[in-house]
Amino acid sequence: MPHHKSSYTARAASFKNPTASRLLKLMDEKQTNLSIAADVTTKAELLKLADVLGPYICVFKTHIDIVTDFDQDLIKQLEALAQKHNFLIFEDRKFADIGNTVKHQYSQGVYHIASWSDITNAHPLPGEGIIKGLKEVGLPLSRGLLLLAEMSSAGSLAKGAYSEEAVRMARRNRDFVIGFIGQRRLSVPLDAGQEQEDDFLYLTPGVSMAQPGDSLGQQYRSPEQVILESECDVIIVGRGIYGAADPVAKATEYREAGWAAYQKRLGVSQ
Ligand code: 5BU
Repeated sequence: MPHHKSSYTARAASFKNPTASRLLKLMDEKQTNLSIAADVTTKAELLKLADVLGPYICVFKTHIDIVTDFDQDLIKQLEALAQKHNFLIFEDRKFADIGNTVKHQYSQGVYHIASWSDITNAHPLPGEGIIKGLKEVGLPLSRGLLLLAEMSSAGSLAKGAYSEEAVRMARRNRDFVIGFIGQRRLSVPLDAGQEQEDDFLYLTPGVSMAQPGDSLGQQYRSPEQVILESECDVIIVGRGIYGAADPVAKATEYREAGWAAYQKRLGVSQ
């Protein structure tokens, strides 16, 4: 059976990375494949979103470097909310340098990302050294990495052979690379000696039920297109939820739409 036709829980066992299995299981437990992109710029707003939306999401996605009043207490409180509501934290850092540099960026500096973020991501652009560098820090902490195989923005250069190479890099680093940021489940010819495709998670930004895009190149698709047609696993929604008058009501709508698409994909009748 193709991986995307199995339940999240059934797929958990085939990942040896503990963060990947934890995520897959908690999605079925909480009945949600929704991730919020919490792109707000104050500590108070970020923590409020984590607390009110926590029950409806599987992953809380941050851009920690846009928070003006960042401090260590923010991390402490965010971790407590992740425990309270059982969600994973994903710092959307998009590392893009050589292995030796990203290692420091991941573990040190102001943010110490590796110490609190269950998942982070990296561009495959520099080559496999970027994974090796991040892995030295992240693997001992049981963290998971997503490779940016594709982007949602217009004119993205991450396509074709580039995206395929991201999959091959991931296959070679399956202990740490748990999946991709991408717009669709990728189909790449198997490597020599490989009998079947490894399972990977696909987390997909660029999701809105209201807008076709923004004025800066963002392109949106619906939860159904992402989960059912493109066979991805998690919808990432930002302004469609936190920008609404009632973010909880919107999160409920996106959660339901994402979950219905998943049920349909599994062939479960409603
Ligand atoms: P939006 O408000 O739903 O458009 O926010 C989308 C979020 O996903 C935002 O945090 C982006 O940085 C992030 N993103 C994206 O939009 N497209 C991509 O290809 C990648 C990340 Br990778």
